[in-house]
Amino acid sequence: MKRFFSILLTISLVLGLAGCYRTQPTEPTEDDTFVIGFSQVGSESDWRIANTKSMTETFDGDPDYEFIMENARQKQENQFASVRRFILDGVDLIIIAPTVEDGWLTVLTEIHDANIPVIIIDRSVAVWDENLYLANIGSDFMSQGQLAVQWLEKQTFGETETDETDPASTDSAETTVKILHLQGTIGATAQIKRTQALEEAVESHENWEITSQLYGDFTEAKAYEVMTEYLKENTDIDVLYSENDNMTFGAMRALDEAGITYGKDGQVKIITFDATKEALQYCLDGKIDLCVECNPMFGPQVKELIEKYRNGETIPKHVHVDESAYTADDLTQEFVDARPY
Ligand code: GZL
Repeated sequence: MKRFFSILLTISLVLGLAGCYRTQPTEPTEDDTFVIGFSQVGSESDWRIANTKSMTETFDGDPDYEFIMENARQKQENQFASVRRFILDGVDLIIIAPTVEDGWLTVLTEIHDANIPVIIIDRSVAVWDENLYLANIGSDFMSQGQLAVQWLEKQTFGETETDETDPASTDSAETTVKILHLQGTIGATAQIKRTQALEEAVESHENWEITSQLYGDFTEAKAYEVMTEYLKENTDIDVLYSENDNMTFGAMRALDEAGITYGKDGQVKIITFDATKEALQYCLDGKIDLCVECNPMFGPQVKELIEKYRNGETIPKHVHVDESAYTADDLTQEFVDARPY
């Protein structure tokens, strides 16, 4: 018997290493178990790990569901392979957290032709026919970006230059606000909309300038690498607009190594997205100026949509999760300590 369990343990370890997760042992499911196949982007960020936890914990231990998750390691082709496996397995519903918006028409059509419902979570897919999926639940990324630029407008409103030799003369020309932009995975909805919000704001403020747009792929390592290279040649930046916390952490390390100060009393104001516990702590400590929240904990909302679908109720095509933005003034140590992700 012991050997059986060691084999079972090996199988689950291998499945785990292969990025596959099942909420129940690999045994034939009862007829009435509702089997869900979930293709997750990867494990590139703290946000993603929290989202995976929310999704798996929501279905874990519910005998009515079997939940199979496959990690795509941020590669869309891995998602296509997972989805096609789910179709062959004859799952009852597929959930996709798409890496990028483009390229989904063929595989969504295959799922549709197999008569399997699909829910898109987190980011979106760029298909004209919304009948190809039941619902899209995730953040309003444009509104997140607008929260960030509205905060920056308040910080920079009416800044003017004063001639040191003649303090009384205040030059009416506004100070140029130099913004370094760290972008997430190009083509992901979170990157597209957070970038759009900044670029539109720069368009409407003649004294705002994007000094460079660096590709950080939502990871700490890539952000550290590109920031380190950039800072070798350029150190004249006033704002870092970073499209997720993990890239911000990499950038902070590069700024430290370059001897450039940031945060409340520093040279560089830092704006970051996700508002994970670690970022909020930095914000409370005056190291990050603005944390724009992106809530990953919507597993229960996804399950609610599925239950409504199974009960024959109509479900909304687009569902946004509630989110906010925080500066140090909005935070207490108690709030940060209680942060679930
Ligand atoms: C946002 C999500 C983004 C997060 C990043 O909903 O798609 O992907 O902001 C994550 O942390 O990598």
